[in-house]
Amino acid sequence: AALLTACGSGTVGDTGGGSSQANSANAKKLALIPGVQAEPFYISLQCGAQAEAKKLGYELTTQAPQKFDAPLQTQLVNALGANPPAALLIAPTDDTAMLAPIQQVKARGTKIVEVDTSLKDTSVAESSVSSDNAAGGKLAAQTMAKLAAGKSGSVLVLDTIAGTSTTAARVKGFEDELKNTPNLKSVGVQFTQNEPDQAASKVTAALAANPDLIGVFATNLNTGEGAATGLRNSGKVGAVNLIGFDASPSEVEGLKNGQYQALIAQDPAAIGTQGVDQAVAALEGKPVMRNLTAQLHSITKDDMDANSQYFYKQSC
Ligand code: T6T
Repeated sequence: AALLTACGSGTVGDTGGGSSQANSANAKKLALIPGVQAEPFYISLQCGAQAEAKKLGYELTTQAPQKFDAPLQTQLVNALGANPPAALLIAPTDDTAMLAPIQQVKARGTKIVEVDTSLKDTSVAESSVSSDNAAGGKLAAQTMAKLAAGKSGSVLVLDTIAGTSTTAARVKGFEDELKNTPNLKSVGVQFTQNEPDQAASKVTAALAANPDLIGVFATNLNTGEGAATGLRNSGKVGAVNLIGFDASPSEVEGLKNGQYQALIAQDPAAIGTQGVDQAVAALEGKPVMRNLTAQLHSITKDDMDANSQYFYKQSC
């Protein structure tokens, strides 16, 4: 757990509960349901989880929705009902809509561990493992202030989909911290539905409405990729500072060629590893950490070579 620190309520004992239905034939079976398939953040998380499960003698099966979408993710959660795993590691795509389906799996005796995102209702999961997303937003605002170097201007924030706990926390951390830099003014938060095309057009529109736009904070991978496209289409690459979250291969390439000025990288593999550790601890009646946070790293072009260990993977 070198890369993770405990926070919140700290160590809690396994409270047990639920029927043992999930724990007989499938006692060594873990399921992982990430937010979306074929995406470097969740692939890296899955790689960490898979390796840890193997190490601990468990079998981990992953099924991810085609889009970051609560109805699609609900179908996958419901499908577990016929053959419930001992534990489910899940990144809920909506902090409220995913409550009922996850509760149903829990009622069959499956232990729930949240990885990355979380539900508003904190009573469901045994453990929640994520980045400190508010701190990540704060770090992005501090980086934005440093990049502006005293120049005045407007700043746009791109969120994904309402109800996504992680990006909402990044937005809040960013907006709160930006108030400490009076020369930078937020023009507000725009939702993009996690679609790069929407992020691109929100950036183009913000540039038209705010000729003094000096920075964009893109709260995840897709918003960043879309924002980079928007700036490119408007001939504003480098003139407007783009800070992205995550460190996918395409974002890293964008940092190298000057489309991004900084990236806030998470440690998804550590989130996956710890998610499995907490699930197994819950199953084996060992102490479980209720909240764990993985470290974040602000990376610029100048220090990207020294930080390549934080770049995300496309495959394990
Ligand atoms: O930023 C990550 C993840 O932390 C967030 O919850 C959703 O978007 C990503 O998967 C990146 O696309």
